[in-house]
Amino acid sequence: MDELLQLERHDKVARIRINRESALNALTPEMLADLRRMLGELDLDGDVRAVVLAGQPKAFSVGADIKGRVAEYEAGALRDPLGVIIRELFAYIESMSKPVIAALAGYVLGGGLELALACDLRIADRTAKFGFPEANVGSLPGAGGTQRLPRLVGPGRAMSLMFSGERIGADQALQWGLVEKVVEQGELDEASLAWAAAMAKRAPLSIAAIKQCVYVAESTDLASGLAFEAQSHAILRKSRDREEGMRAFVEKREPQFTGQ
Ligand code: DAK
Repeated sequence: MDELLQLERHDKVARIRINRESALNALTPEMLADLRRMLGELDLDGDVRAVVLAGQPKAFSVGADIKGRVAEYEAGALRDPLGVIIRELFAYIESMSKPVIAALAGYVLGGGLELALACDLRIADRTAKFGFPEANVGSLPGAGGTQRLPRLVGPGRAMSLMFSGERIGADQALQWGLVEKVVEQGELDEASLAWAAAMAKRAPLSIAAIKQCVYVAESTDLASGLAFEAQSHAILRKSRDREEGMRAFVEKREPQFTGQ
């Protein structure tokens, strides 16, 4: 079990755990490429309805592997493998048909925070510490941080975090809307799986369509968004799962959704 990414199945929920504790889960291009491949397989797997992305108790992730970045400088590398794969991976998470939940403990810094922001939902325990230290090292949050954080918490709070490099704790993150749930230390694994399992019970096509509609809402005007929603609704009306859901309600039983 010493792979850098560990995959577990819990009924219809898949959990991927980043496992590079010695470097506080610093991210390398190879690790991100593996994560992209793994998510691609899970998205195609009909037995998986939700994904949890977790880290270690001390760190979800401290961001890009700075030692690797320095080695690239020293090699005079013009290519930026991390930049290419990180953008591709984050766009892919958004395009997936299943909810992806980040389960956050310990340090959630830099590219690690951007990875959490690229997930659909975030749950943290009370040990979580969030920050963007990029301005300390002459950089900026370049994997969506300057765009996704202000959309969640507003431009003032986002800039205060990015300008200062300061860290905030889980309660403040919850108050800001940076995370959706906070649990006590030691409860994160169970709580994140339970949250994902609740989503895994719902109609998969509904979840996929809701996810798409919400992301469209972020990038379009209201009239276009409403038109997209109406179209998605019309498509869902024809699904077998919609009929099953309504019949199950009337027959007072649990629906058996198949994703069709
Ligand atoms: N990279 C590599 N190794 C790291 C690391 C990192 N980011 N952070 C920590 N480590 C390693 C340490 O070197 C140490 O390893 P050894 O020296 O023992 O071999 C081990 O993890 C434990 O770290 P510490 O001894 O420092 O532990 P402490 O508890 O004392 O401190 C800390 C924890 C998180 C406060 C501290 O380690 C720290 O400040 N780390 C740096 C955090 C940071 O600056 N993160 C932001 C990285 S920049 C891009 C898009 C995105 C990005 C880049 C490009 N493009 C689109 C082009 C992303 C950039 C970033 O994320």
